[in-house]
Amino acid sequence: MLDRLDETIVAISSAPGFGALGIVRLSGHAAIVIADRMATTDTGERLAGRPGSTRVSGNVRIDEQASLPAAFYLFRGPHSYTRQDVVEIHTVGSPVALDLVRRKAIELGALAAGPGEFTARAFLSGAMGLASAEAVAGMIRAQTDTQLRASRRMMDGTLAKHITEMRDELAELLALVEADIDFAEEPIEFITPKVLRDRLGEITGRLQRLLRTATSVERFDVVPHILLFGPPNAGKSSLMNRLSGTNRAICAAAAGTTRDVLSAPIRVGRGEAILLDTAGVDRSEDEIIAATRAMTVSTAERVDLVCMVLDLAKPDDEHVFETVRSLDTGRLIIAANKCDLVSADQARQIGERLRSRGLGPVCLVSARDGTGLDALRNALGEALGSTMTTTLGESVLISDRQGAAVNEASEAIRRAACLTEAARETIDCADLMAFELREALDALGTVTGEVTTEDLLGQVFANFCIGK
Ligand SMILES: Nc1nc2c(ncn2[C@@H]2O[C@H](COP(=O)(O)OP(=O)(O)OP(=O)(O)O)[C@@H](O)[C@H]2O)c(=O)[nH]1
Ligand SMILES: [Mg+2]
Repeated sequence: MLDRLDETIVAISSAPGFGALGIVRLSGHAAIVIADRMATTDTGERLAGRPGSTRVSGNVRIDEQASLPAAFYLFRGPHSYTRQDVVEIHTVGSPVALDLVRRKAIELGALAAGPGEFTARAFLSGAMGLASAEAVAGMIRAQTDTQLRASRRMMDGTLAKHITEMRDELAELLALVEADIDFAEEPIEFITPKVLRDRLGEITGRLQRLLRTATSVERFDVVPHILLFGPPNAGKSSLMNRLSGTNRAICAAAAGTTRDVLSAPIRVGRGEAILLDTAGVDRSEDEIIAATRAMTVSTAERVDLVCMVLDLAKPDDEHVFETVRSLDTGRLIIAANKCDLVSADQARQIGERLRSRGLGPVCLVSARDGTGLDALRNALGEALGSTMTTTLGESVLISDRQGAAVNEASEAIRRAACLTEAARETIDCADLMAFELREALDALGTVTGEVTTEDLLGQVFANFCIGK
């Protein structure tokens, strides 16, 4: 990947599956020439003659006979993502059509791009730091708004800024230690062991704080899932919309409104989760309803938490309790909905009765007027406990790889700090200390990409999808 920067690469860079539009992207010195050979423009102009940052509409040829309507977006290096010439071909979002366009580009001399190869080129050309490149992977993986915001902050270089400050500080200390070695015979003291120890202690403290407050990108993949489960018409979809603050699900008085599994991110307690809305569970023998029921039950067995939604006006649906008992699920919470339809006394009594079944905590709520929703969010958060990803707040985002490098740096600094005890006695000790400080500098350098190796880049970009 790193030894073929002179080649032109191509990949489908829109999300997999069907969509209204799909994108095939080329990057490299021949990108415009290759796209030009595939293009028939509406005005008859050649792409090769056009300046950068332009959009040209026309058709993209996929073989001798066939072509597809397309728009060509031209970016001339260095004014592009990779700082090379880039062409994006926007055409119909059918996976088959996009693959034909990609193959045509390969036939004309482009190479199939590897995972993250576009972003790797952006990094290698100096268009972005390694931390920002890893943030791109975070953005692609983000499942919730706060994850997306945290990735955005990482792209803005927050992590790089912290690390660079600490590297500067370490580099200064290293220079002082080296001066002490070089002028060992002179009666000059560049830095006292105490000051050195204190300053190293301060850097270790900052590194540890960074690790404690950072959120790992890898945790993006483990956002807990909560399933809304219950009889038809109980208000599952209404609750989904209320909790997510969206109109994701259609709600209607007719039972059996929801058929497929829908999802939306929600805030629970001090964290986030993905809420799933499903079809109601009833006894109907209707083929479609039986199929959706089977889907609901199998989803229930895969989620982290089931939230059973009941209609307070009809709370004793034994069939639902039977189904819920037969589920192979760990945790359950009951949301007794529509409490606006019954008196407060009635709601309390039914709540007690539900609690006495011993299935799990009971929250009285109304998806209509919002009663009890904060308590429900907290109860969901509590039930999820440690499986929950915490709200990211202002914390920086860090990949496991970067976390390991920070730890390595911290260890080297700790070893250097131990050596300060003996620092004045032998010059060997100062040599060793300089060695440890260099180790720490290198480890921190790998976080931001100031120090790179082919292995390290392979590791970072292997986590990407092709086309990014
Ligand atoms: N009064 C009252 N009505 C509600 C409440 N929540 C939902 N409803 C109404 O109950 C009906 C069913 O709501 P949905 O959210 O579609 O119910 P569901 O559980 O998703 O139903 P299915 O998808 O058919 O299983 C709609 O007419 C809602 O307006 C509530 O808290 N109070
Ligand atoms: Mg529904």
